[in-house]
Amino acid sequence: MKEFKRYLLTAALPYANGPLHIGHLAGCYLPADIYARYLRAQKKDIKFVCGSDEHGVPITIRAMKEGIQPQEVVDKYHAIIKDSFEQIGISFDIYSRTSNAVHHKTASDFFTNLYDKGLFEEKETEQYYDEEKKTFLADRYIIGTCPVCGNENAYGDQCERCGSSLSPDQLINPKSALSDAVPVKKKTKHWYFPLQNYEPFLKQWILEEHTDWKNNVYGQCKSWLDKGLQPRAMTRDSSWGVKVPLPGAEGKVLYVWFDAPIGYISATKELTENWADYWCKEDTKLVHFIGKDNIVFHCIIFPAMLKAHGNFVLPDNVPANEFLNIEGDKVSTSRNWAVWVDEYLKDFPDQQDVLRYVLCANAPETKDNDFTWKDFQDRTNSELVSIFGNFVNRTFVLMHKLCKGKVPKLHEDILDDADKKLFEEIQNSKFKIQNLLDQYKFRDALYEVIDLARKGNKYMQDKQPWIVARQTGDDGQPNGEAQKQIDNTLHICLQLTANLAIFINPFLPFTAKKMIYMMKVVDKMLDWENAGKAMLLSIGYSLRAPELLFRKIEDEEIAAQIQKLKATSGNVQNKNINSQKMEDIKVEDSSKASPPIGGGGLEGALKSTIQYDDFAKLNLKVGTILSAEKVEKADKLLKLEVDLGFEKRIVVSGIALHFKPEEIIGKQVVVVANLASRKMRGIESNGMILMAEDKAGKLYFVSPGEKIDEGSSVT
Ligand code: B3M
Ligand code: ZN
Repeated sequence: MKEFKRYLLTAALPYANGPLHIGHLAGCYLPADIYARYLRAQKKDIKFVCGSDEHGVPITIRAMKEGIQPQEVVDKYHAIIKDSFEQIGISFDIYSRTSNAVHHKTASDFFTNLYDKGLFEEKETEQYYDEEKKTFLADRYIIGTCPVCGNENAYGDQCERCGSSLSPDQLINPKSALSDAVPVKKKTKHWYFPLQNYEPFLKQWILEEHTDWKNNVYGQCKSWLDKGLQPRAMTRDSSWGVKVPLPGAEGKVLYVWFDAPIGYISATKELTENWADYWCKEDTKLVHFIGKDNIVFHCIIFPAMLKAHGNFVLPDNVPANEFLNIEGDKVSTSRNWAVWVDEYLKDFPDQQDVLRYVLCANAPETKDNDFTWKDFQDRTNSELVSIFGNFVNRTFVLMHKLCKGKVPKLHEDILDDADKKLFEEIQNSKFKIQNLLDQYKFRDALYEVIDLARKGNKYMQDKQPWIVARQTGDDGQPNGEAQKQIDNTLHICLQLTANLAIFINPFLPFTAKKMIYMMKVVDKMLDWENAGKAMLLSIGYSLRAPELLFRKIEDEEIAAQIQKLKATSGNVQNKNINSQKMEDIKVEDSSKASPPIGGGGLEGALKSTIQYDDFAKLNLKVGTILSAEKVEKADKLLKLEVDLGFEKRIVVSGIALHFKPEEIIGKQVVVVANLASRKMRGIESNGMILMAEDKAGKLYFVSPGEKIDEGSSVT
């Protein structure tokens, strides 16, 4: 096997035209993050890069729908997406964006490099044009019937139903996605990249040398290559994007799929001055994490571009996932059939790892999979709570009860087969987990971690130290023999707990953090080289009291989520357009921004009826904002000090994208004053500010009509 000196991981750049949903996470960001964390734990030299894809039709269409400039669209969603990634623990070394100057220069230079080599073919052709909107209709600006499968909503570049790659000319009954108008043909000039010339190279490189790629990836590549490649236009008529760096190319920009993958290079440049080590040295392992709809771009087109340029390494692997459906139905942003990450984080504060767990345990690694809220509940309660959390908790509770809170001795003389077996299991697990992670089989690897915890539970159950403890001496304490047995059992369970922390860390980093806090050890203990060791916690070392790692998910919470999904999908036109899905483009939407406060107050979509008593539980108080400041590394949060008359409070509010801190000082607001406090970004927030949100997603403070005493009740 090839030895690599450094690793460069990329995750597909999400279009900055809507927030992130769990399908995105499951598709590529979570596996990429697990792999990145695993490599870091192995002390590998790695860079993990991503950023927002801010060009192309998805952005310009979004801007047209919202009646704003593309720059405003990308500014808004870039911030929201970045924040969701941070909060859910996706550990990019950089999250950049393609509208920045470094990227424009990098992409432009890349184009010039190929141009100077004489690689592009300049061609004038007739293309579809929307006379009403005065726009050429490339890519997703045009829709029609797929000539292969008859899907009436195929795009000008791809049919999402059968996966065929298309050109606008192939569509039957084409119409403009902007106006529904029947397009006319008009002449225009573009620069074509002769993909067909790279066919022999690609066939050799993929079909011969990369038989190790996942079946779904290899299969798609093979079918592309079998069909034969065609020249592909790498420029578009548009004012939004990276300008084509040639004289006489006014009004032309680079095709988004030309510039976006170069975004990986630009992001690395922005991250480190040693970027060229990662991109140009043969002993770099480059891995692209993507969803299945991006396979052709990452396995065929971008590698051909890299090859043509000549200075860069090619990907070693492209472990693409399939799609995640929700409750049996395809994710659809226009029907709001999605679970939005920002909303999940609000509805389930501090439960990042639970979502990470469910999405990995049920990852669409080999085929499309289904996310259901019931499965979310079942997996959390019966796997995380009952197996993993339960084992760790029992170990800690018993260690405090029966071993004075200290790591007990291991009495070698009485070690029995079950004890030895468990030590062996730890070693075996390391081997298995490592092997699976090396092959990008994250779901199986996670299963092994849980299985090891299951073995721990069984071991504890068989040993029953709480029963052994009943063999007491005259002092009422367990007698010497009994204590020795207890010591061994809990010693082994504690060493297993330490190992579990190492194993779970790439998957559930927040949980691993809690565990090392409980064990009073430093982060370094989580280094992968420590996995499989029998003596991670020193004898006599006193440990902290246990903290529950996971909580049960109640039926009501699940019912509320299902209700929310159904209610909003029934009433809403569109929360936002996120993917380039057909329906996103067609539907006339009254789109709204991600609600930064309470979650989805969409018109007509009422939550279930409550009784007066439920309402009466709220203490709503009038307060005045005394100070406001941005919360570091949280684009959406403001830290407010609010005077409630009877006391001054700190409230953290998700309104930073809507108000400047200095604008809101002195404003009177209504505060939910008896809301349980909650930590956000390490700051304890005591209460919530009520906001009204209009159709366009703009926020307004709810405040009394005139200035009144702080502390006044709102009833
Ligand atoms: N933005 C497409 C997508 O989100 C695109 C990925 C670019 S990766 C270079 O599916
Ligand atoms: Zn089709």
